[in-house]
Amino acid sequence: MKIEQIEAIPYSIPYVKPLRFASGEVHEAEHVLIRVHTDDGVVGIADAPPRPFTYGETQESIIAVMNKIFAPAITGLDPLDRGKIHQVLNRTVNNHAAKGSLDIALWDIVGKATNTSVHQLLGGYTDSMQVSHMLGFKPAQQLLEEALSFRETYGINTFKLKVGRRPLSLDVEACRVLRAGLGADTELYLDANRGWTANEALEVLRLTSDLGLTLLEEPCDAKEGVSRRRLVDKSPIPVVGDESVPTAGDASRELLSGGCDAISIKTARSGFTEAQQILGLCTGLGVDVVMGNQIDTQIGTLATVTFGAAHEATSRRAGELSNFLDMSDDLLADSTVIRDGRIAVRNDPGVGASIDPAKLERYRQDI
Ligand code: MUC
Ligand code: MG
Repeated sequence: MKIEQIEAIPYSIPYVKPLRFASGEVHEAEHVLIRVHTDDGVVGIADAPPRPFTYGETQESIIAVMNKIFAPAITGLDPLDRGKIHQVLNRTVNNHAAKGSLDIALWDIVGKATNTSVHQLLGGYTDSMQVSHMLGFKPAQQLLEEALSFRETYGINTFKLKVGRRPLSLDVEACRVLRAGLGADTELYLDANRGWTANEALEVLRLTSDLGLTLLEEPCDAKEGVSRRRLVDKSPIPVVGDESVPTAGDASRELLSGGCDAISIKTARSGFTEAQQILGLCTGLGVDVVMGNQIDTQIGTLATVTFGAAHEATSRRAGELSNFLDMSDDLLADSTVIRDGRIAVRNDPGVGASIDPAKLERYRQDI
């Protein structure tokens, strides 16, 4: 089998409501659909979500690196020779979403070619993932209304609250209102997207110490190594590395230098191959992992569920799997269902994403 063609198709789907957080905001899912075609007709599918404010990739840069660098370098190779392909891709630094999506599309091909679900190929641990919902910036009362309605409608009982880069009092108030309104049995944790200093993070932790928050994600920039180490030392709850740890090398550096003591694994930026390397590192070090969300569509969410439910460690906590609810539509032919707070894995060969041609026609931006 040989890789014959790689399509990088830009598309845009409006959000129902914008998602705002410390490092940016999104109003449209301006993503890139990746299709890797092989000479025997198998097609690998993945979604690449550009996050300019997080990794510097844009929709245009993903298409350019795919068409100008990656496609010419790997066309003609056997898609099963993924070690060889990664060696070629890794000659180019960064471009995490572009590389991650290619890796997922290659795994999709492996699954389809062997008539096996990728979930099983990766480990097949369990058949569903518990869902955590991400709450963007909003007045505290509206946050509570959203959380209550998601709990009622989808059975979701874990929420990640976006905080940072605004008056600390607003963040503390949001935590208090959510805890009071949701009760003690709902898991709540925070993500500041580098929006605080280490001292501000410690101040918020002090002011919310009675609220049972479980995790603090990317409180400040990992480059502020000394102060972040101090924060990790003093924090009563695990400090999760997110945008600081897209690769196994980054995760090693942050964990071994004390910059964080838990890791968010995102398949959108690490693919399945590097995500497994990061997971192995975390398992060896006894460090907790969370399956994170790069503001993924249903195609991206399916990839996260495929990976997360394949391993014991990644399915232990709720994964961030519900950002697609903020979007008005999706390219996926059969919609993702959240029932009793969980999303089930798909047992189709490959990752299980099939694209609705009419929707692709409607949302693609290149014709
Ligand atoms: C998150 O966990 O930070 C926001 C930016 C991004 O890349 O992912 C989201 C969610
Ligand atoms: Mg984060």
